Amino acid sequence: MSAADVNALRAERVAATAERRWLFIVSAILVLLVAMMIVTSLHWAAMPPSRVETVDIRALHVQGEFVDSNLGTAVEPSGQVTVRLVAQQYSFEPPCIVVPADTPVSFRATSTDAIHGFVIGTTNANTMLVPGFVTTFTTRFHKPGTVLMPCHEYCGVGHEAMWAHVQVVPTQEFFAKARDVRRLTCVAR
Ligand SMILES: [Cu+2]
Repeated sequence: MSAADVNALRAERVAATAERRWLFIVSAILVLLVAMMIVTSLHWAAMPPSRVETVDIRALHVQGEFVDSNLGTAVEPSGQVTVRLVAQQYSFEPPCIVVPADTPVSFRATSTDAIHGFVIGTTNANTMLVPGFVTTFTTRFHKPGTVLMPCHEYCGVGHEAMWAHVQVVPTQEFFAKARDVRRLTCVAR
């Protein structure tokens, strides 16, 4: 065997070793990723949903909590401020929501047709609205003023025109207004 042959043989062996090492690394990455998928799937499947409240969307406008006359902002007998709203293609009802500043405000909302959602300005209010389910969350608004509340789940051709306004009013002004009416909105009538 010539020296050149020996070199070629050695190079081949080095290449084969490197390739085998690479094969091992790639296999390890694949095994790790599949294991992560299995573990997270089993973990999530084993977790109970945090809270599920359903509502019959066929009767939404006729009876129950989400009839038109019950939508808007309410001061409950306990003093808790609750906003009830419904999303539909392509609007929110009510389209103008009044909330007090610096007060915990609970939202109860649902959708009548497709999956919708909303964010309120730059606050942490950000949720999905799924037909048949009641979405609830509680938040606080610090700065008085009017903020936009766009739908942020693509819900059809009119999606980009789907938004409401949220009017954050000073606490005392809000409770003075709420004294006279059962449900408060800032929709011009
Ligand atoms: Cu929408």
